Amino acid sequence: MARFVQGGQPVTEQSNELTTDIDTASPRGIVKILHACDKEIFKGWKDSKGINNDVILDKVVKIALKIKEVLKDPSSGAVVITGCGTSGRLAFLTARTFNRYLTSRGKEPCFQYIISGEDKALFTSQELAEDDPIFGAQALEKTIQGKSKVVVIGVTCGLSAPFVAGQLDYCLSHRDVCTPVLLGFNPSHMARNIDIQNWNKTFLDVVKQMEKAEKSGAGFILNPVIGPEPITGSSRMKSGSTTRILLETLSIAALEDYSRATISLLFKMYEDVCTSVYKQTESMASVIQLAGESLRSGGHIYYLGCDGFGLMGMIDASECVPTYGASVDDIRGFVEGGFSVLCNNDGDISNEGPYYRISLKDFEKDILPLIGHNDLIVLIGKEMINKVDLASLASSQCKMVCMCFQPNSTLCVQEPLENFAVVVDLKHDFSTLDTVASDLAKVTMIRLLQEIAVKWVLNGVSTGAHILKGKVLNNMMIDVKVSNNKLFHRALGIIQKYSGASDDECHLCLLKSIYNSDSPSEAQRSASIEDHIKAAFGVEKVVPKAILLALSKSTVDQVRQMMEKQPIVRKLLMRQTQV
Ligand code: S6P
Repeated sequence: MARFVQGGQPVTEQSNELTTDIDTASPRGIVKILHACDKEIFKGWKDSKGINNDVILDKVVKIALKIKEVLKDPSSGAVVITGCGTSGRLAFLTARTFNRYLTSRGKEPCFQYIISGEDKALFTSQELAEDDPIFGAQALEKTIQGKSKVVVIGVTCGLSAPFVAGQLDYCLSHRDVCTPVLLGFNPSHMARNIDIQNWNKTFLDVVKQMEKAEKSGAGFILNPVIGPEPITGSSRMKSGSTTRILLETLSIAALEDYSRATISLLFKMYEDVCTSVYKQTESMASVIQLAGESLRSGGHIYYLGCDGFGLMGMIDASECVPTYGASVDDIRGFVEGGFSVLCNNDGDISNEGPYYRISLKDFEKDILPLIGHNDLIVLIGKEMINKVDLASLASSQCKMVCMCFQPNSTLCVQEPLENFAVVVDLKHDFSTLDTVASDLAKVTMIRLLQEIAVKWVLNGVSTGAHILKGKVLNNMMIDVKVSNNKLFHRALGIIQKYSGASDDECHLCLLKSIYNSDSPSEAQRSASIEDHIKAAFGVEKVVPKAILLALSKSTVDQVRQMMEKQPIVRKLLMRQTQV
């Protein structure tokens, strides 16, 4: 099998050496590998030092000061956090948390979020929207209308999203009002240097402007290098966790006027929580096993939780669609109170369709009557035991798992927990916070640390389940959807990695697969990437099909037949390559 040359590939798109064999690991092994990979957030990767280092601390202090200036006069200012996909969802969560924080102190909320694809993208994947820089700039302009001092944090893990490029560019030409912050996880020179449709700059061009702005304190690039993702390119995982840590730390540091030493201590607390989570190796592995069994047998996984815990579940579930080509029904999340607790820009959008029905009541009405023995229910937080109809769930013979937070204790299993196949007891001692935080900050930080613990567990569960379902080859999800520009180029990289064919050959095989034709027409060959993406919509297994086309020289029809007989692509590839 061909080896992929990693030369100039951005770190966030590289394959992580620690996870090369994650596809053949046991559930326990998967948890261990994920922990090793997450440790790189704090300990560093290769020559980079992780997040708790002098350069990052200096920048966090400076950016927090800028945010603090905005917070002095919230009526004329705003802190805007913006991004696409997971990055936009984390922008939403952060804005929600810290607006509540301000409100509970009697202050005016001034955090805003923007997500490409608007609020529908909070829980369903709308990847195409991230390719539009002009729309990004327009959305920002609308959000900050009438404001005179704005910090704009544009999150793009890969330093790649055109939507965010447009917004940073807007900020750079409105410096009297805006201070732009670029948050991502590649070194600046690895920012995307590919033409953006209907625009005259690449992401790298914008980064170069940002570098100049940074020299005069008019902008910041916060880009710790934390190593490649455990599943190649899946920035919802390590990059998503680090985005959370940095956005939350920046916000609380600004609100509470934290010193550099306290900020460093906060980073250490996140690291300690990460260690506590992965100490639950056995229970996490058992949940992965159950989740894998559910997906393999055509069952579903449902996450149920209150407040931020429920939202973590919904976000984890929604990401499985673009990451693993999963169906929207495979994994779903529900939150107590639904839209009434969300504080989202567009309010209740449940009338947009069944996948926007997100409350526990909706779960009980739409899903509970259909639950069967292949399904897995994950209650996030012990309080959920009293909020769901346990008796009906138990009688449906589905499997049930509960995640609990028992401070400083060994869990005492009480009556209702006996219904559960596994209890993940996320024990953690938060007493370090006593020394640094006010009461309100302490309550908020504990909740945020628990939410990231939930993120780590759920990311592990959904990743592990899809690995057990056979969706991952080595550490790569090869059945990636070709639904935006980034994913089109990732698809080409995957085809090249597994076929060893030339760039031109890979491109042709991708087009053959998308257009279901052995000889795509001249019009198809010369169409834009945007047109290819539109044509790929709804086409099954585009990338695996293209790899087999490149490897076997078979016709599209022959490849389709091969795949009908043997759906596990790894087995087909092994047949072609003898690996
Ligand atoms: C990644 C996730 C995607 C990304 C989105 C934005 O696991 O499925 O939705 O979050 O493509 O990426 P970035 O690099 O701009 O943050």
